[in-house]
Formats: sequence, C-alpha cells, structure tokens
Amino acid sequence: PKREQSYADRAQLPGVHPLASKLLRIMEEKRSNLCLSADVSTGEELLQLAESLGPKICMLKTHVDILKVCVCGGEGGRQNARWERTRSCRCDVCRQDFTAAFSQKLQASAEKHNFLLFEDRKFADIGNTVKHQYGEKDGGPSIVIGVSRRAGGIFQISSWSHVVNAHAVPGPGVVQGLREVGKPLGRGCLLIAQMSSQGSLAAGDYTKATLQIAEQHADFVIGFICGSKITERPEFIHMTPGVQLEAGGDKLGQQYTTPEEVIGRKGSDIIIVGRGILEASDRLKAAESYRKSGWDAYTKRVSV
Ligand code: S5P
Repeated sequence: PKREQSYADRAQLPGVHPLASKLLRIMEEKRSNLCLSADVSTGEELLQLAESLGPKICMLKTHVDILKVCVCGGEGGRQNARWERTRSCRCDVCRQDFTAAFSQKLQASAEKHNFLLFEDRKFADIGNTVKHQYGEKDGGPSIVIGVSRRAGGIFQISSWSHVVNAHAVPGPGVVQGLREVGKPLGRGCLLIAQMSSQGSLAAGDYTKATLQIAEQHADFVIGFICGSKITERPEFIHMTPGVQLEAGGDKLGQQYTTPEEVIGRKGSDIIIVGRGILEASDRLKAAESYRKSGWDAYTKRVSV
C-alpha cells in the first residue's frame, strides 16, 4: 500500500485550504498535533495558559462564553482610571473579561508562539442567524466599549478566531452563512461529524452527510471534529476530542480515548485535550506528555 503522506506533504497539496496548510506546517515545525482545550473561566488564566503552553500546541481551543462577561456595557468601567488607560472594563460592577483588548492579547500570543485560535462555538442555526452570531464582515476590532451596540454580538468571533466549528444539523445553509463572513477573512470551519459523548446522534448516515457538506464547501471547511478518520481526502484535517492518557470518562457522558488510539489506530490528525492537562498539578509537564504521545503515535503511523 502507498505510504501515508506526512503533515508537511499535505500542507503542499494543490487543493489544500491556505489555513489548513498553515496548520499542517505549524504541526510539522513544532512537532505537535496537540490542541489545548482551554476551558477556564477567567481571561487572565486563559492568557496565562496561552503564554505558558503556547510552545507545546498547534492550536488553542476556547469557549469564550464561559468567561465572565460584562452586563454594564462599560458604564461601570468608565468611572475608573484603569478604564481610561486600557479600555478594558474591570469595574466592580462587572469585571468584564472578554473585551477587544483581550482578544488582541490572545491573537498576539497566538502569533508569538505560532498556534491557531479555535473558538468552539458549535454554530447550529440557519445561515442568516449564524452569520450574525459569527460577526461582521469587516471583522475589525471594536474600538470602544460599545460592544453591545455593534452587530456580531459581544464576542466578535470572526475578528480573532482562525477556526470555528458548526453542526451539520441545519443542512448546508449553516456553512454558507458562516462562509459569507469568514471566507473574506481567510477563516476556516470544522464540521462536527461525530461527538465523543455517550449516545451521540452524530453517527452513521449523519456523519456521511456531514462529509458531503464539507466536500461541497471545501473552500471554507478545513476538516472535522470526529472520533476517527472519516475521509481519505488528505486536504481535510481530523480533530478528536475526548482524549486522556488513560481511557475512561466523566459523570456527564464524556468518553476518553488515548492519544495512541486516536492518532495511531483511528487515523485522526489532532488530539484535543482539556481536563487531562488543566487538572494536572503541573500543566506544562502534562501538555508535554500529551504532545509527545500524540507526536510519537503520528510518526509511528506515517513511518509504516
Ligand atoms: O464531541 C465533542 C466535541 C467537542 S468540540 N466532544 C468534546 O468534548 N468537545 C469539546 O472538547 C468540549 O466542548 C470540551 O471543550 C473539550 C473536551 O474537554 P475535556 O476536558 O473532556 O478534555
């Protein structure tokens, strides 16, 4: 059988999406197929994770709607000196964590340590709605506190996140809506073809139909969230959550598989790890061991 292509080979394929190509090059350069799922509740901790674990990862996955957010629209913040200096609201009223300044810092960290940002928003509505949820076409940072007065919601996801994901359940319209906003900005989208949770309905024919939507929108869809490789097309990137060094699960249906299994046997490209790293006493050490396991499983697989 033909030898499997390396990440570096795949980055150079003529049909590969520029963002997928960039990701594959980062993976090869940093010898990392690890995506950190930075599921923490303060902006400070998120930035600190990006800075400290940045060198170990190819991608940082966020859930920015977990962060504390402001409901005062900056009104409280305007009253203190810090607001004047930083334009980031730290008032006692709201202590807002997600601001334009914050997303700029996150982007700076991504640039410095050479990883991509992935907001795990799981869009799942009709095209017109997701377009507004994703952000404005210009994608520029919001200048002042008026975040609440700007279209695209508080988070302005399209302005800072290289990658987003979507459920295929609404049909192709969800991808088309996101593409209108993201394509001009050079963004990419992952479709959720399978889920790691027990009893997931994303299986069988649903997974196949998801693949079809991706193939029809390959100028914007760069790959999948999945448990195992679902297509032989090397342009698509397979990313797998539900990974820990020991198989198992949590009390709410999450199911864990090991990096060796996911990369070595299931043929996925990237492991997504949250609590396996976040709950370790030494996060840097844990990140390094996931990076190494994922990378070793990959090199073993491509050398066959
Ligand atoms: O099927 C999925 C898809 C996703 S994106 N299963 C998942 O667990 N995820 C996400 O991966 C989930 O939202 C969480 O952010 C992360 C897994 O976290 P962990 O702590 O269980 O590793």
